[in-house]
Formats: sequence, C-alpha cells, structure tokens
Amino acid sequence: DDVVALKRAAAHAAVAEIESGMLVGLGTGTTVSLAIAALGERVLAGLRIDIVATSRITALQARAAGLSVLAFDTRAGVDLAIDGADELDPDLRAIKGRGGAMLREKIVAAAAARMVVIVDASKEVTALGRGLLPIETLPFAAGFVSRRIERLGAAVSLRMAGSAPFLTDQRNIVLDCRFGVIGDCEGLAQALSAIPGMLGHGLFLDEIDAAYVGRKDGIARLTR
Ligand code: DER
Repeated sequence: DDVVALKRAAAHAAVAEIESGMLVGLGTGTTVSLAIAALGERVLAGLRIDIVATSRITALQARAAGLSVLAFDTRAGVDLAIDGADELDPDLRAIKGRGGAMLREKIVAAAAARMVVIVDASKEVTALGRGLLPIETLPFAAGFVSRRIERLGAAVSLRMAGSAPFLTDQRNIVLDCRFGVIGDCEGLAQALSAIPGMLGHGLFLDEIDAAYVGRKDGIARLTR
C-alpha cells in the first residue's frame, strides 16, 4: 500500500548517500528492511561497504541481502547510521524503540559520524509524545523503574510478546510509557537517565543529522 511506497522512497534516498569504503550502521524496523533491500542491489552493482547491525533480525536480513556484516564490539564508530523512528519532530528530535532494538540503536547512532533517519510521513509530529516512549531495563528492576517513571507522570506498561514479557536481544524488558505530549524533552531525558537501571530511553534529541521523509508529494530531506 502507499505507506510502504513512502517508506521505500525514503529508504532509497538514504541508501543513495552511501559510498564505497563506508562502514554503515543499520537500525531495526520495516523501513530499514527496505533500505537493506536497496543496499543489496547497490552491492550487487559494485558498491563496496561493510555494515554493523543493531539487532539479530537486521543482521539476518543484511546477510540474506548479500551484505558484509561485521561485529560492532571491536569498533568505536561507524561512518553513517541509517535508522527508522516512531515519531520525528521538526527539530529532528525523535522517539524510537517500537522495534525493540533502541538500546543498540542509540549506541550506534551516537557512534556514527552521521546519522540519517528514514520515515514515512505518518511519523511526523509537531511535538513528541503522541505515542508511547519505550524504556529498556533489567527484568530485576521492572518494579523499581516502573514506579520511578510513574512518579514522573507516565502510565507504564510492560511490553508483552504473547503471554510472556517481550525480551530484547540483550534479554532485557521494555516498558512502554505514556507521558502525553512532552513539554520539556531535555528535562525528561535527564530525569529518565538518572534512574538506576534505566538502560535506555527512546528520546533521541541530538543524534539525528538528517531525515528523509516519504510524503505523498515526494521526499522531504530535512537537516539540522
Ligand atoms: O524502534 C525503532 O525506533 C525503529 O526504528 C522502528 O520503530 C521504526 O519503525 P518502522 O518499522 O516503521 O521503520
């Protein structure tokens, strides 16, 4: 349907930025999956790159597309990170984490010389907080961290996978937090980061350098 076409157009636009010799960090989600397919075609046509993946599923998809997947743990950075988002505001701040790989995505985004987000227009918001804000924490800390987040004003729900809690690749749990529209993003990010056991939150306030947005009237390229 046309959302997939919008995602695909944004994905292709970002993949066009990639040059031979780059180490590219790939996020996780359906838009990144479309970027992986586009990247596979460019590699077949002679592009020489290596990638690092932010999740097992992304690594599998990348290998299946014929890409060279390297381990991230031996590296300090990547040249370019390409990732999706759940919400993107006009200042290129985002909420991420619905795909369950946000902790690794935030590390790779921070390690990237340049981070580009690819979204369809449905992800554009005027202010962050329309949907849920994911938090990754240890199973051990579920009750403690939930209570601390509730005290910050959110309704907190443990993300489930069927009848059991969803587990990330790190075998941690995800708390989906509903704050409502967030007035002070920086303040909330600092308050969340101060909670012991809060391993990662979905507020990406500084990481994103550019975004390709698939809109019905074409691709918008937003930069800071
Ligand atoms: O978790 C994330 O932030 C992912 O990037 C994901 O939510 C992006 O969504 P998509 O499947 O629509 O690309």
